[in-house]
Amino acid sequence: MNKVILHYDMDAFFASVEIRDNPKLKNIPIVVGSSIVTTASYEARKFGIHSAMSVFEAKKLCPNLVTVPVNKEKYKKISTFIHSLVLKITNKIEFISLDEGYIDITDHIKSPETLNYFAKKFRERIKFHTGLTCSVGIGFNKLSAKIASDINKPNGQYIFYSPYEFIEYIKEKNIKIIPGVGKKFVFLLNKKNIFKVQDAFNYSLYDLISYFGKSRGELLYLSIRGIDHSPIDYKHSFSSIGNENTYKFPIESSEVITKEIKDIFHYTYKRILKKNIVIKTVHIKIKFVNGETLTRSKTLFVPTDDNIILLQTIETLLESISLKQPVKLLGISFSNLIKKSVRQLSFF
Ligand code: TTP
Ligand code: MG
Repeated sequence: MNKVILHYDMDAFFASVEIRDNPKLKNIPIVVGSSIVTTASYEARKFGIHSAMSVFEAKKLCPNLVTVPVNKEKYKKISTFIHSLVLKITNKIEFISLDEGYIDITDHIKSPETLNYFAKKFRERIKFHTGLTCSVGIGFNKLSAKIASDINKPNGQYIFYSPYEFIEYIKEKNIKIIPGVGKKFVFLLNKKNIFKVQDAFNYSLYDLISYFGKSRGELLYLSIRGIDHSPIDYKHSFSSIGNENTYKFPIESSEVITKEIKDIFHYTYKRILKKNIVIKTVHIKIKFVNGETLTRSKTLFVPTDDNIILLQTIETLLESISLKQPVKLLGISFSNLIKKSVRQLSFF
């Protein structure tokens, strides 16, 4: 069976989080950011306000605009939570930003008729657990899934069942619909009379490469034909698992620090068990009140998921750090993660 790739993208992510947490912001134009707009709510977008614009410019377009400061830590936590929800489906995932990811759902799909239902369930599940909406696209590769997720944004979904459908859809669209075709590239394309996707079909691969260089030329030639063989880089998504705690009241006592580290370990360990993996490298991180951050790590000779060995390794790492200042943040993480089944195979 051909590949089935799902792309999800949270709707107006930072703004939606702020609106969720403060209902007074509902249905009014807001932006997140103090000097530069990171996200505009959909109400603010109606005024022409968009990301990367200065707040000053935005207020000229909409004098009643409400601004909310950026709270990156909060968005990161929600993003990690969304990742954990998605990881319950499969680990064949590539998270490409806080609010976006590609998922290889090939093994979950029995027939194309179930794709709509899958996408709907996916969105409902994210909404149920986070209170936030996302948009979903499904296609036969990353390129088609990415373009699909934008079609019925916000809170919508779209499916490309075949390259033919994909090409039919994009050919009438502005060339900037192709991911990777940014402002500068559009400018060069326009000079060659390429405005819509279909205009680019007039040129051979050789022409495109000679006009725009090898990587741009190839990207364009392949993308407009729906060709994208780039794999889902899911090993990367799975390369480490960890947790951190920040303390409002810095901790001075070494006993309390040890206890906290143990708590963080037990929490993270539960996540490890669910994933059926063994660990090769253990890391700890400590941030002191003066901002100084120290990290220590140890690579084990034999990968393990044994909680005693892992906890002892963490405690040894902790002992190697002199606690000369109160501690503001503690964290542990595990990397070099190996799926148990893969490891067993390699033993034969
Ligand atoms: P996007 O997914 O590009 O945008 P969005 O989620 O706000 O809106 P959409 O509904 O169109 O998907 O970006 C995700 C988050 O990344 C966004 O909420 C804020 C942040 N971001 C920045 O901090 N700077 C930027 O320049 C952009 C584009 C986004
Ligand atoms: Mg988004």
